[in-house]
Amino acid sequence: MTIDTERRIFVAGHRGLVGSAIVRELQRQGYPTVLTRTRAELDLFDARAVNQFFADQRPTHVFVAAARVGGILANSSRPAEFIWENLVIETNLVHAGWKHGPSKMLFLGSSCIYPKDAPQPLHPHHLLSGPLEPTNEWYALAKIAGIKLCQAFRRQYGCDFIAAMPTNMYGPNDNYHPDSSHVLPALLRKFHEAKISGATEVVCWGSGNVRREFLHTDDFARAATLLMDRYSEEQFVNVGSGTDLTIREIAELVSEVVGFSGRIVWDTSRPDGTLRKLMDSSQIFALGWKPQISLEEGIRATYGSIFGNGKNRVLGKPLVEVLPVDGP
Ligand code: GFB
Repeated sequence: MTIDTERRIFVAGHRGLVGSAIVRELQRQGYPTVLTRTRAELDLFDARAVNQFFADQRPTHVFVAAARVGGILANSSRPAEFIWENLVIETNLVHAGWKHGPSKMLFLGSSCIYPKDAPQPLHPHHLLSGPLEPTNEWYALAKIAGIKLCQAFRRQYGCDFIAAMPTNMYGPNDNYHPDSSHVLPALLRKFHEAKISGATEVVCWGSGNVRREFLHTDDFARAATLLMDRYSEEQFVNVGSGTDLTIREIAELVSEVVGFSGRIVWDTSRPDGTLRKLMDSSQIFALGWKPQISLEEGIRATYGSIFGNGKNRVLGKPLVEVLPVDGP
């Protein structure tokens, strides 16, 4: 496919798990102008600075991948950060995108926007049909507001703002901090450290019986760029792999990939979170996208790139120095 080389594409949150994958994909496709800004260069909490950036740079396409994110513990223990930071970032970007448009914008949400007891697989029409999962309601509410912001600006001002809801993702540039990471990086680190130290058991959180769907960020990035090119509707689009598995099965898979031979113990004093959140991704499948990286292959690649060959490091730093992802 020929690409539009005139595009000025801004990826907000380019250092994060998802934003970095989108940048890699845009570069792979050959886009010459991919704009990125570190937090020191552009503070997304500062509406004036965001407006100035849009006025100066005139991005034609914007991926909103900047967000305060984290796993079940961070989500439930830092509610103010998760609701406020996400609301401010998305408000500033959507407003600047409208004011200095026309630019097409893709807002990224999360499968946790759905009610905790919604029927499976989760379909966009289940949004706001029941109470949210308490462990992540603050984050979910901010993401629902982001969807509604895009829809409102589309309805009132005709902005070409769309939204995608990815399932649980993993890949390069993830956060490995024990308190704020998601389950996959947390387990990779726990099993790796247990193997290195010769520990006989690894303690995982919850019952292990709840189910999650996973997607490698390289697969998601292909979906995000496809939506940017070919989708322009008010309804958001689910992006998942189409299959889920229990946390117990995930732990067993990670244990095998890492080569840990001890026991897995379940700490049921820790929360399970949502019972299940398998998404109905038929719409993105119908657009011709499907995941290419199997879960086992993706976990092996991630483990190899971070901890393989005796590296024992995250992003070039020793594990002990790795801190939680600190905002966009
Ligand atoms: O990935 P995770 O933190 O978040 O946890 P959610 C998924 C499941 O793995 C939960 C279990 O049942 C955890 O109890 N688990 C087992 C662990 N061991 C561990 C561990 O060592 N660390 C972690 N983190 N989990 C988040 C939401 O939900 O996922 C967000 O809070 C967002 O809003 C995100 O949607 C994608 O899948 O439960």
